[in-house]
Amino acid sequence: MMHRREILRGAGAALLAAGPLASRRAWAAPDSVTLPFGAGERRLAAYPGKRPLLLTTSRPPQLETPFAVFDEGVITANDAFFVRYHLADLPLSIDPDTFRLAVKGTVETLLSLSLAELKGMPSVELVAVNQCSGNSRGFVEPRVAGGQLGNGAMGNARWTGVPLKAVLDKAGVKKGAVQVSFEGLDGPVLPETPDFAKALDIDHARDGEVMLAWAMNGEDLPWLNGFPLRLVVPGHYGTYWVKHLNTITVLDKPFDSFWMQKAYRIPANACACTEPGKAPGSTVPIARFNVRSFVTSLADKATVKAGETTLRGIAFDGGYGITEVAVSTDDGRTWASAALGQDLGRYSFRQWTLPVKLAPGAHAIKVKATNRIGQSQPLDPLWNPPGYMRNVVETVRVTAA
Ligand SMILES: Nc1nc2c(c(=O)[nH]1)N[C@H]1C(S)=C(S)[C@@H](COP(=O)(O)O)O[C@H]1N2
Ligand SMILES: [Mo]
Repeated sequence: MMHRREILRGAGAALLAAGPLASRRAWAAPDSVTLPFGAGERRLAAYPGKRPLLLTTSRPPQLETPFAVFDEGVITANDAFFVRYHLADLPLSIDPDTFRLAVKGTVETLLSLSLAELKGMPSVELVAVNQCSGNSRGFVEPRVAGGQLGNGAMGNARWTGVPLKAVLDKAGVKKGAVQVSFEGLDGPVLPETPDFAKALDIDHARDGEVMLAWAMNGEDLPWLNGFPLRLVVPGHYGTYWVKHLNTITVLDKPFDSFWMQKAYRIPANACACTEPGKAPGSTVPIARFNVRSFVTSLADKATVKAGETTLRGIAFDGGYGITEVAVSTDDGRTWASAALGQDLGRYSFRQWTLPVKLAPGAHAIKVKATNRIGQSQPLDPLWNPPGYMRNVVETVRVTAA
């Protein structure tokens, strides 16, 4: 354990100092990446526990996964998993032996649970995608404010933990509970900034799937992904996946927080969209992922060998499960059904493959997924002011020679 704490303290120190520079290897391949939109130049920075990732901001750390990583497999490696924080006062050392999770509010018994106590409860495992609401925001036209992300603010991991329901049952939720709020150990730098905290409706919190996770792909959570404990809200945007989670409060009225009432809200309509440039009349908190799919085996603007090749990619949705992936190699004129890979569960990335023949010349390859309840992706992008939930049918343009 001592060893562990030392490593973590080291990680903290590196975060405080020049972090990324400290572990940058001079011989490592490229130093930067240019995302395909204006002002898309991103430095590659290696933070503690992470391989070089695209640096969106350094205070707070926001790191995006280089897209090629998604072709390495349907599980995103811990050291490549994206990082998003809102507030720059990060915990720099956490002692896993003295860490406690408080459960309070409208409950019969106040709890203060150690990691050992949590790990002693019957544990569950689930493969699930975590995706930031603003993933792909950099592509939004007309452009919108916020982190200018490419497609790398998402990742798929196997999470291990306990169902939130089990912990709530242990505390005994009292009648009249309507929501549960979640807070982590990070905080704002300025007292005026609202602390990051999120809430779920009581029924959602007790659905048996929302979990408190301490492991990711069989290892302790990486520091920057919420060590030692985080909320996992399958099928729902990352904003709810509170990291360094140490306080759970059962509430008898809706949670009043900037991060629920003002931020992370979408237009209250079926498309979560407005006419470009227009503000929505009314909004609701963002919730489930819409359907997305990507080509991972070919990069946009790549030159490929003409002839037979197998296209490969990933698809996912908010938890109904992907049932079909259609691929076009002629800019959407004709479509073919791709084969779906191993099913790791309805919250996971699903791999797809399709053998195709690319004649010499230019090809616009499009991919479009459909889920079990018939939801799919629009051919033209939808727009909303915060640039959330982008899920347009993606196009990869390649030249076969
Ligand atoms: N404590 C804490 N948890 C947080 C956040 C945060 O700023 N602080 N950001 C949320 C948002 S918006 C996202 S997208 C996910 C990102 O998870 P990751 O950094 O593990 O990829 O964390 C969520 N949990
Ligand atoms: Mo996010």
